[in-house]
Amino acid sequence: MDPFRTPRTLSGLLVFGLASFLLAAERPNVLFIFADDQRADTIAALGNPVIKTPNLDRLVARGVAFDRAYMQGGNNGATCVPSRAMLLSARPLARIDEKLSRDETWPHAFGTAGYATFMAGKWHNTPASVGKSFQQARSLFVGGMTNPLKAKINDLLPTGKLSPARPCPKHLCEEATDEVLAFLKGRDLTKPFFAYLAFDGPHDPHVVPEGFPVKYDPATIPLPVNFLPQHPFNNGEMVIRDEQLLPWPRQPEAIRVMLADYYRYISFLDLQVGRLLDALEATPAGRNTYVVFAADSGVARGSHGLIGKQNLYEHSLRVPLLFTGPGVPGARRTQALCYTFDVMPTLGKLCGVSAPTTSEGREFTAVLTDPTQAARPELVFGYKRIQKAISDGRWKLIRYPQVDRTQLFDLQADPFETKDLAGDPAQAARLQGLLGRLESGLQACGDADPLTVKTPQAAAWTPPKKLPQPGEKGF
Ligand SMILES: [Ca+2]
Repeated sequence: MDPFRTPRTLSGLLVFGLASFLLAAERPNVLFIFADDQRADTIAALGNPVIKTPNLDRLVARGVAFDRAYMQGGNNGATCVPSRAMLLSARPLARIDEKLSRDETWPHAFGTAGYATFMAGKWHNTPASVGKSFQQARSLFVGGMTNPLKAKINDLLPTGKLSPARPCPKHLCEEATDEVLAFLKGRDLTKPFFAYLAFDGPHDPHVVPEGFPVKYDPATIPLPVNFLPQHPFNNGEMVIRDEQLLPWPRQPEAIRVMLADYYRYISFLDLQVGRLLDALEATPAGRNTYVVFAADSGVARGSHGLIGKQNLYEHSLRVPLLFTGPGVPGARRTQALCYTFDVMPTLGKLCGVSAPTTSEGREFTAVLTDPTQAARPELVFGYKRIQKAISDGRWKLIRYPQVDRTQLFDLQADPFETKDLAGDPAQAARLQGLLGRLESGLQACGDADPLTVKTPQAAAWTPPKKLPQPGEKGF
């Protein structure tokens, strides 16, 4: 049987008892694992020479790894929120409902189609909306940011409301993994499942349980190829909270220490992924489950003089996307361009689940059959009104309207975006063409922000003597 031809046309039979059982037993399951702020270049099997990720490497070996999967951007500094809304509702940035209370979500659609739906971990789109998406949810972290060893968590009650907060008994990511394992063990075997595990890491603070044996010596960690002590101009978001994690100028030693802690956290998450893979492999369901790993964004960690993800460089927008499951070829990489909000429509297609009426993402099952296939021809991105970008996979243009700056990169020759070609007369026609496509591409996604402003600010920037504090404008 062609694994991409799902029994959707037979869904009417689901109302009949025995048929329902037999059909449900054949329908594939989904385990979706979502990391928080994990750069795409943090997986050993995809070329990182330092980090240890044996379990993500298992996923790489058995599936298709996307080298060009992207989140579309953010409308505020906490990009976790819009990123999750884009993922779960499969809508572009300018058309999401951040609270997820209006748009119908894909987990809800899976539930309606007969799936047992479950989530654990980070939920960031208002507590009231969890129950609209999932039938069951445990050990939810609904706060903004926390020490993962001191988190307060909630459970979804049958009323659809959340229980009072309780202290998380262990590291938040380990606790959420335990909950998914318990769900898999106790689940209703007559139904396929859709399980969603959202880690709160490797978001800072980079905290793992004391005694976790994997450690990295900062001296052995290479600096990012595009490391800079300071971003060369004002990108409109120079002193936001994430950028204050380290002082200016960024010191190579401090970046190495930060990366060592960040990598250690990723190795700790990798261990949790391994626990899940082991449990799945021990059951017959393991052979019929799509296991997908992705992240809500990347992060700078010293690249381009930046620390956070409030920018449109590759290190912040590009995310890991590992797609495995029945019929998906192993050990393949693809250059197909896609957004994270294309992932759920793809899973829906594979599982015979109809799209919610508000879903706009495009399914890319053809890439899973043949990883040389293209997905989207180009992608557009935005961060607030201050940064907009377009990429066709090779050429990438970033526009900063507030300071009237444009960058042009040839990602093929310069994947780390270190040589800005915007001032090169030989690229003038290309630059104009990309600007036009950027404008039309954004408008097609519902983003009508202007690409020029009447009175641009000066682009020069020096660190201010007094930085905005928590609660103040600009933090
Ligand atoms: Ca995030």
